[in-house]
Amino acid sequence: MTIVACSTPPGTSGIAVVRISGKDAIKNVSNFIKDCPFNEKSPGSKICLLVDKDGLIFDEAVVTSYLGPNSYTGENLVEVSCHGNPNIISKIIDLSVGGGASLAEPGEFTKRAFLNGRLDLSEAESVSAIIHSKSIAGVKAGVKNLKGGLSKKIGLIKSDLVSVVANLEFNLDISEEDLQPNLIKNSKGALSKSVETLKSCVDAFNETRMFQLGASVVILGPPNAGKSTLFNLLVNKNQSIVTEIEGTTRDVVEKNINIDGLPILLKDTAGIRESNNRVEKIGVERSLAEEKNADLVIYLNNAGRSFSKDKYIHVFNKSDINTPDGDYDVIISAKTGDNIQKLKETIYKALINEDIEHDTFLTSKRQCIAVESALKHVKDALSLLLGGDSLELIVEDINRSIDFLDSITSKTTKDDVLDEVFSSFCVGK
Ligand SMILES: Nc1nc2c(ncn2[C@@H]2O[C@H](COP(=O)(O)OP(=O)(O)OP(=O)(O)O)[C@@H](O)[C@H]2O)c(=O)[nH]1
Ligand SMILES: [Mg+2]
Repeated sequence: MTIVACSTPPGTSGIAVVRISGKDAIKNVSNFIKDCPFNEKSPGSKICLLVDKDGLIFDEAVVTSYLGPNSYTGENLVEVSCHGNPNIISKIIDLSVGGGASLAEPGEFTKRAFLNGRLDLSEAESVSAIIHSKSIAGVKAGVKNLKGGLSKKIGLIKSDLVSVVANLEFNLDISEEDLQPNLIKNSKGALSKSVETLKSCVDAFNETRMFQLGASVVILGPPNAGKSTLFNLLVNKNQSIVTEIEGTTRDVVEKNINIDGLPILLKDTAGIRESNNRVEKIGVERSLAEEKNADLVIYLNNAGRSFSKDKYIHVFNKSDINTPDGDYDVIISAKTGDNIQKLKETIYKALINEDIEHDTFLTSKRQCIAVESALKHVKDALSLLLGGDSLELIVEDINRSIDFLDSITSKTTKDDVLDEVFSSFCVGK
């Protein structure tokens, strides 16, 4: 079946790209390209006139045709780069559909690339990661995977595990005294190494997620602590209302910022206190809900509260007029801007653990769950090995973990997994 969609965002633009993919793609576009210069033998790029059914010219476009399997989708593919007028775009799509094409589902071009063996599943997922990343670091992670970075790393772990299984299986029917020398020691070494590598993939996932989707950072604290003043300073805009009246902020005020390339959704909240005012009470409830879901909480001026270390930064504000009443991580003045650079560094460090090796990135939750499951089975195998259990059981656990690793890149994957992966794409990709 031939499919068609606009691959560029909706609306008016200098240029828009409509893609048509499928066996009949070239025949399909000849319906609306005047004197179509393409055929199954001559792909390439040409300036063409686009005509409607009456032969009237409605645009001039650069048209590129690719012959399968040498195209993004692995099948015949035509890209029409027309002027970015929504009327022109829908005209092209209408004429293509009139010529027998169907409208593409979200992600259908990439799904075809996967089904035609042009990409493995982790590479296809990286396309979505590249499109949706909120930072250049997230994009780089995606590009690395698109070039097979993750598949390669997973492949190496897998081949280590496969060789352990092969050696163990070779010794299955042999009595304990006659086992290959060093079999147990070497297997332990290989399994421990796999545990470490898989663990580092999982540890890095949370941070990759932050570079791709952004971290949620919430400013919390008692009324009048200077939360909105700090918020305005960090977003570089007078966005949140500041007054000396306690209980000024009620709604959660949000803005995207960027600290050292890390995308952050910063949130200013209502000051936390007991209140009889109905509106303020709702504001406080919202603050507490934000606290729960945050990746990081900047807690202002409340030395009395104890916090779990990894999610909270304890900040003393108004250092220009007061001295700290307890132990704080950072001491600032939101009014004068004093020590704000240190606060930004502290925020970054709290979100990103620089000790973690960032050479491999998992770019989807699905990949992370698969790696976690593989890790669990390798750990189980290792403890069985250490406990002197039967080799059969150990082999079974290792095989399960290999299955999970296979599911990350697999070329033959169940339909429901495929649907989940590709439904997150946009139409036209
Ligand atoms: N001297 C001084 N005053 C500050 C500082 N930060 C904020 N203020 C003042 O403190 C008052 C309260 O500031 P806000 O930013 O509105 O405080 P808030 O925490 O958002 O208060 P609520 O929204 O009511 O919870 C204002 O008069 C600010 O000008 C600071 O670092 N130094
Ligand atoms: Mg406020």
